[in-house]
Amino acid sequence: LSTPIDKSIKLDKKIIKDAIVRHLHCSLGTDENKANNHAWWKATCAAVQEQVLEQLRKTQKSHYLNDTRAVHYFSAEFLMGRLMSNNLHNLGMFEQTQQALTELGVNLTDIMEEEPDMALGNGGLGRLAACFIDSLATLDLPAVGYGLHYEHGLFRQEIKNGEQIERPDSWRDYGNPWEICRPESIQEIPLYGYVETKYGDNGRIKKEWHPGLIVKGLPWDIPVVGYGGKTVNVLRLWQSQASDYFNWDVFNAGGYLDAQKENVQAETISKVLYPNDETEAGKELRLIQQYFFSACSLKDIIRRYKRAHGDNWSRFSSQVVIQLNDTHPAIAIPELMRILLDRAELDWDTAWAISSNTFAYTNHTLLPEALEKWPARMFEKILPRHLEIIYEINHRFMLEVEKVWPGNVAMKQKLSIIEEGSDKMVRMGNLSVVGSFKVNGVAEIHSALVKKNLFPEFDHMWPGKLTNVTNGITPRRWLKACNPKLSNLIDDKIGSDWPLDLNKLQELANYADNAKFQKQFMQIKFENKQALAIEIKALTGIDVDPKAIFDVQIKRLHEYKRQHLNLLHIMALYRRLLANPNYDMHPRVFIFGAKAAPGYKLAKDIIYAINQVATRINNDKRVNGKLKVVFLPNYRVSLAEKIIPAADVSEQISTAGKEASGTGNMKLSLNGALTIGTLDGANIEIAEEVGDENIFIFGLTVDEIDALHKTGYNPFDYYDNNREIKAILDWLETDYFTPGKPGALASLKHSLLEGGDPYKVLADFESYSAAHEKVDAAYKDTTRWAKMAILNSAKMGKFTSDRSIKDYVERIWKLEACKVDE
Ligand code: 26Q
Repeated sequence: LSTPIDKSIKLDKKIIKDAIVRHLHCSLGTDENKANNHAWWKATCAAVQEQVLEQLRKTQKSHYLNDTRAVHYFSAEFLMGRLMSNNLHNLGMFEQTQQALTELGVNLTDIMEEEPDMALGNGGLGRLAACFIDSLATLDLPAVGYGLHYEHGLFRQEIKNGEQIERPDSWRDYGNPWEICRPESIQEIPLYGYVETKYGDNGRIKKEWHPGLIVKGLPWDIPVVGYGGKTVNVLRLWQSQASDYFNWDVFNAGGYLDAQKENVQAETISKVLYPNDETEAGKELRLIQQYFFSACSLKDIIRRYKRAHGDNWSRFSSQVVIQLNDTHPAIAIPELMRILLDRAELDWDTAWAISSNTFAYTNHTLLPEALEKWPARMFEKILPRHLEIIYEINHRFMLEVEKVWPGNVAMKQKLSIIEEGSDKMVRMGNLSVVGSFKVNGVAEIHSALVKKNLFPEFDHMWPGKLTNVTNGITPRRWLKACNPKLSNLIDDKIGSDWPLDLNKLQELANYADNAKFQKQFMQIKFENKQALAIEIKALTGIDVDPKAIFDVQIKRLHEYKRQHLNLLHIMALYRRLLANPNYDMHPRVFIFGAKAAPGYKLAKDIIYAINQVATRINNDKRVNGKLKVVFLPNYRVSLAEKIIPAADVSEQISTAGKEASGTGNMKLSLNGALTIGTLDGANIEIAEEVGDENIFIFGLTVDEIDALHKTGYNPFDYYDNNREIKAILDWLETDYFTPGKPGALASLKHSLLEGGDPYKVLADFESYSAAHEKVDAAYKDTTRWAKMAILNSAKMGKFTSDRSIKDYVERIWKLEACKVDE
């Protein structure tokens, strides 16, 4: 792959200004005097969208004429955030637009705040998909993102009396200026019903699925602008609708009112994003969502393929590669088999060769409770033909297992796609491995553990199938757009082509010891902290001092991510300060952002505990401004963009072996925050890049956690032998943090003791506390800290999502770039 050079479109300021005003008048029916920020935002979006659509048309023409192989990224989640700033930067129009608006008396930063986040995802997996489609377009690779057009994205979080309240997210209430509805490409999707076995003329058995319900899939296209503004790919999201003419199976005729019920059911499919991540929900609607978007997307791909190749399937898998973002779209595997067998009437082996050379699967978790399983009975009801096909895939796979491990029943049970038991279950991970030509983990350690612990026998059966592609992040959004001051400083120092070639940041290392550069770098960090302090005040009413260390933990709330380890340590600092008002520490602000799955009781208890401890500490004069705790409500992409540039310390403290990769760790380090972290996920690779002297590593390793687990971990050993740990846990049971409500925080203590402390919080506490003392000492040495921070930014080149995508292209997709003509 060649690295594109600067190819930004230079658009005249005057043209932009005219376009904005034209849209204000002609699209929005208002004028310069009446328009509020929302109207200006919409008019500006419309002006930008004109440029975007022009490039989209050119890109599609070019891909069509070249009949290119393309990747199709199937993902139940795309956490896009806001698009205006990103599109302006990628089109190279940011400055001109800013100036055009200034001349119109409008502030671009203000109107960008009008844009609701597109929060069609939970966290890391969804944001990864968004970074990947940015990189695919930037690298001029033919690609389509496929997902669900949720009416409501991830819930909006409010904090009331310290507790999380979930409110609906309505991101499209006032219209989304970026999306284009494509009714000409509607698909029809069958559900329920039964399978009829027929005998064809040649005596061959034919299966015919008689669905009980058909729903429509209406595609919405979001243009994805590559950096440089040449390639514009699409993200195609499916909205479910009632099918107007076929709501009825022959056995299910009914009246008009009943039909309305079915309409509601059809339209429920794309209503809401499931807010659980890492734990399986097992709900029927979720399976229908998965099938709905996978089936719509496959039909869309096949329609496009047939336009070029007719009924000749022989080139399908050389033109089409489908990447499964976790097992959520794995139902696409039996769906493609169904189309090839029942519709195209290919024989099994031909169909299987096509299908299994089309799919590749990315695994994002090792947690057993997060591996998707569906009850076979649920499958039978919703997708009866698919269950038959899955049984046949499994039958043939079991014959392969028999060849490798003859007579080994236990092995067959272990590897089977079907989990036997009183309630048979379909294991989507096993189906994905069997039905794909490549499987990857998302960081070196994670991929090694996928091979060693999760799928060792698959690795043995198909050497080379399991591989690694370490995650990455787009530096366009996560440095250039979110941290303009630092970006400008970097431009001045090393030139402005680093967003396309992040390894260029290496050159900053030459200035790591330069006093003037250190000063500039830290001054920008300070100004970013001042801006965040204002935001914190506005959102929470809490005053924080930008001279304090801003210590940040921002991610979904999970026991394995151990926000409670952070909290216990904060309580320890508080206690030390109360015991000794002269306790020597640089002032610190601990900042949290985290949503808990609505049904995850302990996660919500931890949010409550953080807020209660925060209130007590923030209002205690005795800590003398040395300690503040801030929980920022409604953590989301647009809030991350404000926190990350202002962070001094990045908390990456998961139990070793539990965080597949992490990507926030990369964003924070890129913006000059120092990591305090365990040897887990991509932290290990970050440490390799920045060097051990520029990161604060603590805690047990994967092997040590394993060993501890095997010898029998007893959290009471730590409670009984460490006075500080005992005091803190006992403190949780008093009403010190919850006046008048003793025991309100007891569930936390309980989970760490009687609950067995499944994520080894207490085992890592001392080491974590010691690492924090090193953080404190390092910060006091301002020269040393500045150098370390600069080196973090300088060494993050590896973690651009462009590198991840190049790895996917080389190791899995085998794609070629396709330049778009002027
Ligand atoms: C599954 C079934 C039913 C309902 C919801 C889900 C569901 C939804 C989202 C399961 C998992 C997720 C998201 C998982 C996720 O974000 N994983 C993270 O992926 C990142 C990108 O690879 C990694 O960096 C993180 O380590 C990993 O936790």
